[in-house]
Amino acid sequence: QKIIVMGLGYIGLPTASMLATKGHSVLGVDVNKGAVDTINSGRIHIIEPDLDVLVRSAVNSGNLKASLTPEEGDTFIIAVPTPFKEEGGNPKAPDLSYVEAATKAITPFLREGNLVILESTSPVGTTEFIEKTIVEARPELQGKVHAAHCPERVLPGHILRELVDNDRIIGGTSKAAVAKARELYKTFCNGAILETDSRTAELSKLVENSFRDVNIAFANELSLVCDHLGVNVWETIALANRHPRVNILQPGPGVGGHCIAVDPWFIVSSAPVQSRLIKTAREVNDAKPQWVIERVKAKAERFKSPVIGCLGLTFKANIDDLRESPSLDIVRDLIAENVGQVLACDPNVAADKIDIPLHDLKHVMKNADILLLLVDHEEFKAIDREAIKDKIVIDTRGIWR
Ligand code: SAJ
Repeated sequence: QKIIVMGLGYIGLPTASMLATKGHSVLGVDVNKGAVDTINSGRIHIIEPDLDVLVRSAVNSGNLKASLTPEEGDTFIIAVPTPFKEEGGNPKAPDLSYVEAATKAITPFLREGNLVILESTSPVGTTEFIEKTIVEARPELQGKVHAAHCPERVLPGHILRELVDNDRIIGGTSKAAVAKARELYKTFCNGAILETDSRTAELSKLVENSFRDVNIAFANELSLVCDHLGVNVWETIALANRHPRVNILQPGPGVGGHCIAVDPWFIVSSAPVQSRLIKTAREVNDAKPQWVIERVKAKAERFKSPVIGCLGLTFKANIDDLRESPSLDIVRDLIAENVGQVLACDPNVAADKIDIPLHDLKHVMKNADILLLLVDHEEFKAIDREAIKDKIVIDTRGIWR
């Protein structure tokens, strides 16, 4: 098969490379020329374990090429961002402009029998919207081009393993679409392939991430309750989790990433009256960074010119991804509010990827009065307990519980 993958980010690039190593001829398309050139030279522009090896072998095999523009093919996979619109207020509205742009970009190249797969997490009805957009521009393709939603479910940091092992939902706008998509995913997916319609597939994906968000909100709420009562939250959760039917997640500085902090809004914006719990969970998680900031301010007041070491900027451990990162928001706020001298440190973030000065861990450990642990990167877990014993520690992840 000839496959066109629209979007070469955290989902599109691993998927395109995987398909290429399974013998498909793959053209990856991205609007970012830097990314296209990097991939064509066999290298990668994002950090994800083992992805460099996969991309190199895909490019070397001749089966993966990157380009700024699509061309004709058999299957088109859309893997572009679906953020929400910041200015929308509550409930936040999904921004489908990238999906629409990708759809319009491929429309001139579509032929009878083609399959268009949407992998981007999207509000209910988006796959139907893609089909409608295509047919409006090319009425002769009515009923002749198939569309399906196959939501990506991979966990950043473990993308390659999960791409192969996870079960996969395929939701088609027709039986033919489902059958075609199944054939394709079978070539690299070891998990079960679960068939449904496109709207159910769209909602299932949103529900998965909302489930996680609600559960993290529960843990974050507990951290506030415990603080108020003077009880250790980590110990409380560990003990409660010894019940055979209780499995509480871990509190943190807030919920980040481009998925869990975003997707629940797609449910809330499409069913606002019915989704009170989902909305409240979002609000609980979004309020957590401010709570952390207030705690830092309270501790900083004890010093004349406090030096605040901030450990971690990414949205979670052992990745380089800064999208919607609560840690980054907290650090930016501490700087903007002049709470003290902020020494930010993140071994996974390159200095040129961020507009705040980064310091190495040694320097931070030597100079900080207050240590604010924001991300449980391995480098921070390895810090010797002796080194923190004379510091004021605010540990949002419980690594020094
Ligand atoms: N977090 C906590 N406490 C926890 C678990 C997570 O505070 O106990 C925080 C993390 O620090 C991070 C955020 O939640 O800021 C989200 O992290 P995550 O590891 O839960 O999820 P993501 O965003 O990396 O990936 C999720 C996954 N979805 C689910 O686990 C249901 C992944 O499978 C999806 O493919 C991905 O979203 C996506 O792309 O939608």
